[in-house]
Amino acid sequence: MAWSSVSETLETLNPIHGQAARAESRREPNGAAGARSDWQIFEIVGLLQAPLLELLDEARSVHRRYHADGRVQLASLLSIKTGACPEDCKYCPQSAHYAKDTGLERESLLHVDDVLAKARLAKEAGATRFCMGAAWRSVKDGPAFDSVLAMVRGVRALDMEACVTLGMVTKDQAKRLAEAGLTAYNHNLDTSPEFYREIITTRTYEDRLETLAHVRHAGLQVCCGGIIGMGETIEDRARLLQELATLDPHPESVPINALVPVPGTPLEDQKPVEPLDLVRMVATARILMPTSFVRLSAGRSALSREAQILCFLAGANSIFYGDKLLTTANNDVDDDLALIEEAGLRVKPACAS
Ligand code: SAM
Ligand code: DTB
Ligand code: SF4
Repeated sequence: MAWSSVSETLETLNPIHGQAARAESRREPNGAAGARSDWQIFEIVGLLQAPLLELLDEARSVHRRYHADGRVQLASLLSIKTGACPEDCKYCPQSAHYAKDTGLERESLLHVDDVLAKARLAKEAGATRFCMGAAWRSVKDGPAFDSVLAMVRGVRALDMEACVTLGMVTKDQAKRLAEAGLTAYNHNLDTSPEFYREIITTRTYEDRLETLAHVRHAGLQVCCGGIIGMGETIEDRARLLQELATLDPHPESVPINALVPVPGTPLEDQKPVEPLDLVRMVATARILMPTSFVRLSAGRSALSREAQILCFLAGANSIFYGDKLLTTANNDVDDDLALIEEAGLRVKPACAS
């Protein structure tokens, strides 16, 4: 059989082969060959539900083409202001709405020097990106924001990438963050527009898209992803990925979180995410957004080593690295380094940008 007919046969037998191949042969407005911004929902559902090994084959081939160096980015995370958030995100232990049930102690904004000391430790441990999270609904101009700008400048002076997640930002605030040298702003869409209102009522999907537009307008990289395991359907997962993959350009980084069902939050009784569902989500994100970093995020500590390896195989090329996420536990750093080495992956060095 000639090679072209093998390909045709695969396309007939396996629609995902055709989708990924078509994606690769196009050049879309964001300039990255293969990065389509017109994904249709039936295509994405088709990928999420494809036979697992075929999905993995496609994701792996896209990943090898766009990330041939096999590097994994280690990003460390620090909660710089914890708890007492006025939003009602049902998954979040930091919402003031659930504080009496979660028992989470609120903490005011950390001092710049303390944050930079943590960043230095993260760098010594091998992280090249330092992400700072504040449990705010939105940024307020004033001393607290000025401190965050100083944190950003300090992290950049350590030659690390700096990312912050502070809730909603205005155009001007995004510009000031960019001037301070910020690399990326994290603001997740979390789920589909349709399921969103089951999870958050205090701000809208449109609010989130507006913040993402402000971030992009300021010339910052966009870090945007979501969570699975909150009771959503496959179609919701596909709609989330469609929203992400139709941003033009695509987010430079896409965190894929599995719900950490924190006691005291309304989602505490959700059943654990099936690890292979996470693998499917990662693989589909990789095919849809070939040039992005796909970050295996919250929920990783519930995965076996084998499941994590499958996520790397599916195209994950970044992890949160450090014993803690924001308020919940993360994997042990020595275990992570050992896993990366055993898998034959390498750690991404700091980026000069
Ligand atoms: N307040 C800011 C905001 O919402 O944009 C930044 C911090 S917020 C904690 C960052 C992200 O963490 C959320 O958008 C959500 O995707 C993720 N997250 C929070 N709690 C989680 C949980 N229990 N399980 C999984 N992901 C979670
Ligand atoms: C993201 O998507 N996940 C990270 C980061 N961006 C800020 C946060 C995960 C938080 C998990 C729950 C906690 O530790 O509080
Ligand atoms: Fe948690 Fe952020 Fe929602 Fe606040 S806005 S409750 S910190 S996810």
